[in-house]
Amino acid sequence: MLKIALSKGRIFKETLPLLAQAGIEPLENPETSRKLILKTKHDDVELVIIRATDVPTYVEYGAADVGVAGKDVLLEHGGEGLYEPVDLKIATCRLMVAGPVNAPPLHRRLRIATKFVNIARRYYAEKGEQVEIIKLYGSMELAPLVGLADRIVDVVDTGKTLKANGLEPLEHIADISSRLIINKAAMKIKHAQLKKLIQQLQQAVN
Ligand code: PRT
Ligand code: MG
Repeated sequence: MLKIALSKGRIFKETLPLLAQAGIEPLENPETSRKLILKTKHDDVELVIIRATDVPTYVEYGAADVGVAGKDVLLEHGGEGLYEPVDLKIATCRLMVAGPVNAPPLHRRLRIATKFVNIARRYYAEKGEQVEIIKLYGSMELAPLVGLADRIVDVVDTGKTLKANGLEPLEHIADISSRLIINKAAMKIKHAQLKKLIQQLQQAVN
């Protein structure tokens, strides 16, 4: 049995057509089904539906053989025990530092609110800038509005959410897309099956 870990929402929606080209079609829709394990038309392939940030953990521990995760999530997780053989070029966005529009430069240690604490710590360390990092689990855009933080580190697509909250992108950290990830042990044990899947998905991307 091959288990593929996916999150609901944009990653599921955008991965579905790629999986279909590899002959993998779920028998149920995770947006309407409450099931967390979905059978597919392929007898020996199942989809496991989990939170986007949990996908690397499931694959690292081999609870899923394969997964699809945003590069933001992978950079934050660290990616140990994982291969990352295919850039699926879906769910694209940018990791940015953002802050209030026309904010004057601050001559003190900045407070950065983010769910990407490892990425933020690395980014500011490389710049040689001392900052205080505040871990949040969502709605980072709120933090500067209520004085919790001076800046946020978040992913930005259209930028509409920033704009609607009086924020603007300030610094570009990385371009992001979703990647196919594979458990290293599974890659050895299920080599033929996974090699075929990698080839089919790479072809679907091209
Ligand atoms: O929702 P949950 O807390 O479970 O997890 P998640 O938010 O990480 O999952 P999900 O499904 O929202 O995102 C999965 C992946 O999609 C992320 O890890 C990114 O790699 C990628 N992605 C692409 C995005 C966006 N585009 C994006 N726009 N993830 C989040 N957003 C957010 C953005 O931060 C903003 O709050 O969507 C909002 C709208 O963005 P704008 O710029 O278009 O207004
Ligand atoms: Mg979300």
